[in-house]
Amino acid sequence: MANVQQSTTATAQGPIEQFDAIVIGAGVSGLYQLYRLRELGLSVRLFDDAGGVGGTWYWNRYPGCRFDSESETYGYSWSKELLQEWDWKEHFSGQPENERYLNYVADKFHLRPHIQLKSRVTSAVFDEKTNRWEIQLESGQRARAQFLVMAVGILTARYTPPFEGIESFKGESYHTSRWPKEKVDFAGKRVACIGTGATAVQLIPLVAKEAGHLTVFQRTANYCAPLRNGQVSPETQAQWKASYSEIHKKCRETATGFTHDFDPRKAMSVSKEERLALYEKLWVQPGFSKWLANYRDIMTSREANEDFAEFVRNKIRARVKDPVVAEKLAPKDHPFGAKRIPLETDYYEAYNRDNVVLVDLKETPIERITPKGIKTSDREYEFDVIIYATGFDAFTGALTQIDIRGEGGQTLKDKWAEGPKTCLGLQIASFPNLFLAISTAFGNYPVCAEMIVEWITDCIRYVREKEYARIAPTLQAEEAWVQHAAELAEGSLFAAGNSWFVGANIPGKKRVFLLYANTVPAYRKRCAEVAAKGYEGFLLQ
Ligand code: NA7
Repeated sequence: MANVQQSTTATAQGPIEQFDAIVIGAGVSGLYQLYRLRELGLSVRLFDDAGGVGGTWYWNRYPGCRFDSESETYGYSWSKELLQEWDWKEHFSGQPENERYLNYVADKFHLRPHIQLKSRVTSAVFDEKTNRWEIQLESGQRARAQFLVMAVGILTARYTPPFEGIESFKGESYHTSRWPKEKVDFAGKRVACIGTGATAVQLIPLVAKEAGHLTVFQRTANYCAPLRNGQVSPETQAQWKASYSEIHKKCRETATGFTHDFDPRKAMSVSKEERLALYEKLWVQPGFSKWLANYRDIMTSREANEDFAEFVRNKIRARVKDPVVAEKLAPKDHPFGAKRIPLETDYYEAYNRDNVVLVDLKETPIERITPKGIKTSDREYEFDVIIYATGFDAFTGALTQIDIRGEGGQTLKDKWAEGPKTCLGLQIASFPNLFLAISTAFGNYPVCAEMIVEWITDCIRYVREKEYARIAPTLQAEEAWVQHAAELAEGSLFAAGNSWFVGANIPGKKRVFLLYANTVPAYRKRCAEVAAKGYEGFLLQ
């Protein structure tokens, strides 16, 4: 099989650059995908809309932004050299360091010559005669490749609610996922934060300390648990470096790709005292242990879930001085974990400050944004700054905002009108040679991302070695996967909240569980089996 050396073809519409593969997105998945495809010897161009590499860690620069995965499990596991060279400064590393890390990776592995930044892809069209994808950028620039890998991230397409009058506001407005590089000065200002998801929970305590006054507009209270971050000591750093192979082995074995693993017992099989003892033990631990090292039926048994949910509510009540505010902050309308658990530092204490007020939007919904601020059903609030911490059109949003057309000119938007349809979350019937390097596994993102990038790389290698021109799942295999994923979601409490997990945060979006409600090892096994059977369920031509 011959490599298409990177070349340019002159056409009536202007020059088109030719590659073996195009990758879209320079985040955790895209950078690794670029590295692996270059290693295969392919000519590759990676395009990204941003002004720098980093994906999520480029765009999300709001105060307090950091990951909730332990740093030693978030870094790439695939380069021993990188693991030994990089020192994580905090147990849960913050955005500036994460962006520096991904830039370091881009330099170390000589990826930059293959990356074109500030390049927004607007369309991707499959040419059935040549089995090539042709992409077009906003600038009009075009490029073609046999393989197209969408590494656009699961939480990328920002969502701002279509509040009436939003353009009329005379003060400063920011969406957390498009935060300016320059420091935003809150000193002495009247600030509003709309939203209380994982992002807002990181941001609120810091803005509260700086702003003259902060008003938080909450629609749904969340079960937030302490992050318990800290600096990494030289001893711990050395210990990680000496044991990365065990850390990564553990992450490959646990249900969610973290070092935390569920307690093998069912909650109600042990006494109340014993349950409380485990809850208290987990509560003082850092990270997601409270969720992912809890009793194994926490996300399947309503009774087990409610037992822990009440424990968390009591923790909230104990931290918030005003009992009325505390009750508003204690969730009662969804199970624990049915919305992504935000991990926090001093979040609840922020509401004990004199300059912070909570507005419950269930009682007084937002009616409109005004030139001076926000009008709810009972009054108008005046602000200098409005922060929209209102989340993302998860998974499908970043894909359907590109005009992607497969066989017969079918658009992805049409195909997914009733919810996303994929096989293994990795490929789509009638969209040959298009790969989704977006992890839909429920777990530690980079661990899952590495796995799917490696699956995609092996698949592309296979197609080329066997001299096929294209690969796509059959419609039957796709339908079987969609049904299987839906059945798994049905049995789980993950799908029981109105969150981005099910698209419920976007008005009009079809309610479908967007993640794969199985363990990470089970997902890995299934993907590996398909590959081992010569890509069973996939059409190779
Ligand atoms: P989330 O978790 O989707 O949170 C968005 C927040 O914005 C949430 O509190 C929403 O309330 C609120 N929201 C959304 N639309 C509205 C309207 N129309 N009015 C009032 N409030 C609204 O996004 P994040 O950025 O915090 O986190 C996303 C993920 O990033 C997170 O899961 C981590 O994995 C990292 P709602 O709960 O829908 O009532």
